[in-house]
Amino acid sequence: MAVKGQRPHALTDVPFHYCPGCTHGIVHRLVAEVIDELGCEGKTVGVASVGCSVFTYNYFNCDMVQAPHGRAPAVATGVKRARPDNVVFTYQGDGDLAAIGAGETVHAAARGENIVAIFINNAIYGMTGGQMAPTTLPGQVTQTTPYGRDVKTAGNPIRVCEMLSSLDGVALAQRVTVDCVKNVKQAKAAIKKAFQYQMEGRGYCIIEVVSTCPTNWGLAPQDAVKWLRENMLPYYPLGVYKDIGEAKE
Ligand SMILES: Cc1ncc(C[n+]2csc(CCOP(=O)(O)OP(=O)(O)O)c2C)c(N)n1
Ligand code: SF4
Repeated sequence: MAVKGQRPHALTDVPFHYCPGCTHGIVHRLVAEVIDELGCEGKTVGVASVGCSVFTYNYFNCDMVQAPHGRAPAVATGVKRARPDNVVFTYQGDGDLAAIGAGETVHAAARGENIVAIFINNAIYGMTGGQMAPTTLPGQVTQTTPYGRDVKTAGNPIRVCEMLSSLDGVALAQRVTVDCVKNVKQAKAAIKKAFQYQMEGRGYCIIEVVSTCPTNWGLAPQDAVKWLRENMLPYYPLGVYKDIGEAKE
């Protein structure tokens, strides 16, 4: 009898430390399933960032490097340029990728570095207790915006896929989410395509996953999914923002 839903080989046996209802774990699993399906575990290098996913290096069976806050694209650039046959991905939150690492991200994308960025957009700094991130929604209450984000003083949220899609070095920029089975499947397909594009040497790929942080949103897991659907998805529409298309024979 075929057993469905087995733990992917590319995941270690270490239990995740994430809070109940946090989508980090789902995304880890999808990345691991893709590594299994592409048979690239032995040559994959992941670059963990800083944030709740800092311990990503404990969870994947491939080689992992941990980069200082925001510097994952630079570290991944170095790994990929030194070892072009490796498959290199970064795993970054919105504080990491879109705040302190915004410059790193834009320039890695502009250079067309042949790496994959898995970007977890949960609209908040999770690990440090829920401060405003560049992706925090207008009016959203956080530890540092107790009256709601006022765009007049705190600026407007950054839509990362839209911004990066204008850069020539970007091969794939897609926004997905993991709130239901259909969207989980779509997210996995996007991650797989990004890994395949890298193996074909096509350029920088980013998969943005609109995610939950029930703990810092102050919501129960089910309510966090509802909040994501009602508030995050209208502001961050799912879709393909750039795709240079399949390689020509
Ligand atoms: C140079 C530097 N500045 C600040 C910090 C503190 N810090 C650790 S995690 C974090 C925010 C992480 O938020 P995000 O990237 O959105 O990831 P999440 O925890 O939400 O998954 C900050 C500011 C740090 N570790 N290093
Ligand atoms: S604090 Fe938020 S992002 Fe961090 S593990 Fe908990 S739910 Fe996930």
